[in-house]
Amino acid sequence: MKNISSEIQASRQAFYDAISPLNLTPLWEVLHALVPPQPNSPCVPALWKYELLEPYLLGSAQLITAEEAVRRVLILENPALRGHSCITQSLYAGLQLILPGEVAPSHRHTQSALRFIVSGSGAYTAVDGERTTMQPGDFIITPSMTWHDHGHDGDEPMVWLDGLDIPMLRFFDAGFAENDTRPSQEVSRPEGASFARYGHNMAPVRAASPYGATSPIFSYPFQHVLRALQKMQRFEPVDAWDGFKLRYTNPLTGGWPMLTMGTFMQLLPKGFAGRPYRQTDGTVFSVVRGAGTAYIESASSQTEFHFEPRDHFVVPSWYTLRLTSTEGCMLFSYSDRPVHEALGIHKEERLIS
Ligand code: GTQ
Repeated sequence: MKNISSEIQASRQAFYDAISPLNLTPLWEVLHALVPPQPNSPCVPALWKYELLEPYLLGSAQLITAEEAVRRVLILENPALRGHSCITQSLYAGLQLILPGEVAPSHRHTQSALRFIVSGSGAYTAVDGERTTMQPGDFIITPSMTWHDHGHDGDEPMVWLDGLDIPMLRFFDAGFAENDTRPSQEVSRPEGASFARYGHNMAPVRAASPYGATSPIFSYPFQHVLRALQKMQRFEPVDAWDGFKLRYTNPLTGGWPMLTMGTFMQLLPKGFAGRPYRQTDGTVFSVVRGAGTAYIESASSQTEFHFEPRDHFVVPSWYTLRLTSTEGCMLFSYSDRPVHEALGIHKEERLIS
């Protein structure tokens, strides 16, 4: 506000005090913050080094079983939003641990979940009667309101990244959840049945869409994405901002696999020094292979993260990101971009330097 006399200030304050009991407040005191000239996220960039958190994640198994915890997860909380169980204003991220022989009991909820497998193999997740065995680098979907449980018939601890739209559902006050009566749901279809139908650029002739607008395949195996990106690397020029980057799709629509969260995998070739870009969708990254550096900037801050396999980092909305990699690397990421696109508010700027 402009310079105003203390007399005017006092009379305005008296007015604000008078209207406050009526649950009224003046817009002109907050307009600038409510309608900012550009995004001004309360989140900050953050990095979770896997080697620092792994002992605690594995150690949590000494404290509580997967069954008692229901989901034994350490939440990745944005340092500027502690206590809110979120990594950005709209997204949740956590690392879930399951040991051989354990079961994370069946439940369902309106929140959609993605799993990105970080470490170990042999555990399965079951969705609507079909189990999927999980391998490192696989991207797996739990559609809204589908029954799901996790179990482990293998022989090593298994860790995956849980990405959920929990904060979005909380914002809309639209969350419902219920527990199953049995810890593990009955298996009603063989493993791979959904992928056979929908996972090969083919679809049933009278294509039913079992989960509405959400993808009918709940497993996107890493080996397929790896092959695609390695071929692109041979056949195509590298993108100066992204390296080689693909988004995951719903095979029935070509759109996003999930309504609330978009997912991506990218390969940065050896010696890649990317150009900077910024986007309105704050993004969570999971490092699959290799190492590199993320330079993240806003008008008032500069951050540099050196990342290695299994590390996670978050880039808030409208922060500038530049990625480099000497040895080459692969990065999985997810954001709330499908929602931005649906609302017509997604914005991206690819900068030259
Ligand atoms: O696996 O259903 O990390 O409901 C948080 C909430 C995982 C799950 C989380 C959940 C789940």
